[in-house]
Amino acid sequence: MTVFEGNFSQDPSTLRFALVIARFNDLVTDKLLSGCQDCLKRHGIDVNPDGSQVDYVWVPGSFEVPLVARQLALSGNYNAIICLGAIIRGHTPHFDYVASEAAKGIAAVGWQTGVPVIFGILTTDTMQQALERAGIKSNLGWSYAMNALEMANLMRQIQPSFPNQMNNTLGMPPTGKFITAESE
Ligand code: INI
Repeated sequence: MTVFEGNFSQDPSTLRFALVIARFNDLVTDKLLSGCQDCLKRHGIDVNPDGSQVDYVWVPGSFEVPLVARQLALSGNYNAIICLGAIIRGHTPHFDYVASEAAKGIAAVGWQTGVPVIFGILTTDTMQQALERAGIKSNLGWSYAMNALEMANLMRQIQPSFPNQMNNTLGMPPTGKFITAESE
């Protein structure tokens, strides 16, 4: 049997990432973004938006993140997609609805498309807790970028050994594009 584990030794120039960032609570998400860019840059990725390795898409809030992540994943242009957001509990049930849909949606994009999608959405009770995780104590944006680098490498390792043999179960050919009525 074989042990697979993602590593960080790939040629960084071969990698492409997309970042989907929620503007809601941008005091926090801006800091997550900086941490994420710092990590990617220090692993040899050109994070310049005018370059060819990282694309950035801003959305109004975390609820909108999965829709955009799905569209980007289906393009087949990216090794991984990093989703950044900050959902902070208020005094209404809104938090639970937004957090639940963001988490479910982001997970679904990954397994529906085969592209690693990193769940970089903070869910905290207070702004203070969110800021602590976005730079005051540590910056989880940095870890989310590490997760993306690791998953990009892992998928490259396992795909040749485990080609998709069950395309029709998920309704997807190996290209990652959905089968439509017209294409069948
Ligand atoms: N979006 C967030 O990203 N974080 C939050 O804390 C939040 N709260 O608490 O309301 C939030 N709401 C907006 C939501 O994501 C959508 O943008 C909005 O409902 C429009 O669809």
